[in-house]
Amino acid sequence: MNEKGNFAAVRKDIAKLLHQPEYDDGSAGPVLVRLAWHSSGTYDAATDTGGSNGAGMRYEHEGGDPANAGLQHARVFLEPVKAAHPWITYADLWTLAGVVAIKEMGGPSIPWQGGRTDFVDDSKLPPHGRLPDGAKGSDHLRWIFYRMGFNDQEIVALSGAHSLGRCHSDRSGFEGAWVNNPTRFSNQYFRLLLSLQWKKKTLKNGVEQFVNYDEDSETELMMLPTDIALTQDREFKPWVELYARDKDRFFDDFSKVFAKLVELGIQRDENGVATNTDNENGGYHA
Ligand code: CCH
Repeated sequence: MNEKGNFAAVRKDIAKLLHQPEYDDGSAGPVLVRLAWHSSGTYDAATDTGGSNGAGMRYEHEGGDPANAGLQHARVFLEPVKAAHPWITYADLWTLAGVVAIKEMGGPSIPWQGGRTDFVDDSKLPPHGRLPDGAKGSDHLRWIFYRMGFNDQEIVALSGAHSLGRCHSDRSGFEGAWVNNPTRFSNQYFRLLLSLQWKKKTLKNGVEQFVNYDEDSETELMMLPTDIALTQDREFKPWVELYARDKDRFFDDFSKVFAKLVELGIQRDENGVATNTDNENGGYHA
C-alpha cells in the first residue's frame, strides 16, 4: 500500500509515543494538545492571517513568541513520527497529534482533515500577542477569541482543555495543574471551578494565580485569572455550569469547537484539498 496519505498509520504512531514516563505527569498528551491549539489560535479572521497552515512555529518569528515557551518539547516528541512518515506536513502532524492525544486521554473523537501545507506565506505571519494572557480577564478572552471567530459558548468549551496538563514556572510563570488527574480528559475543570474555594496566591516570581490547597491529600490545584474570569462573567458562567453538570454535552461541544479551531484559515476545494498554497507570493517551503 502506498504510505502517502495513510493518516491511520500516523495516528497509531502518535498514540504510541504518548506514554513518556520521564516527562511531566507521564504523558506527552497535554503538551501536544497545547501545540495544536497554539499553532491554530493565532488566526485573525479579519485579515485571514495566522492559523495552523504553514506550521510557522518552526521558525523564530512565531516559535520565539514567549506564549509558545515549552512547545519545543511537543515538537521534539513528534520528530520520530515525521521521520517515519515524511510525506505528512508539520501543520497536519501538529493538529492531528492534538486530536489523537485528546481521544487517547479519554476525550471525544474530533473530526479532522489533512491537507495543510508547510508553505510559509510571509504575508500571513501572525505578530506576537495573538494568544491569550492568563493574567487577564473576560474582556481579554473575548478580544482574543472573537478575533478568531468564536462566541462565548465556544470560549468556555475550549477552556475545558485545562483538564489536561499543567503550568510550568519556567514556561509561562504560572505553576501547577488544574485537576488531580491531568492526563485524563474530563469535565473536572468546570466542576472544580465551581465547587472549590479559589484563593489568590502570589508566587515567588511575582506571578498571581488562584489556588486551592486540600489538607487531606496535601495537594494544591491552580486556576489562572482567565479561568476564574469564566465564573465571574454573566455570559460565560451558565456555560461553566452546564459543562460541569453535563459531561456528554461538554464532550460534544468540545469536539465541534476543537475541530473548528484546527480548521481556522484553511480553505478547501470541493474535494477537501487545501487551496491556500500560493507559491508565488514570496513564501518558502521547508
Ligand atoms: Fe491553555 N494554558 N490557555 N488552553 N493549555 C496553559 C497550558 C495548557 C491559557 C493559558 C495557559 C486554552 C486556553 C488558554 C492547554 C490547552 C488550552 C498554560 C501553562 C497557560 C498559562 C503553560 C506552561 O506553563 O506550560 C489561556 C490564558 C487560555 C485562554 O483561554 C485552550 C483553548 C486550550 C486547548 C483547547 C493545555 C492542554 C495546557 C497544558 C500544557 C502542558 O504542557 O501540560
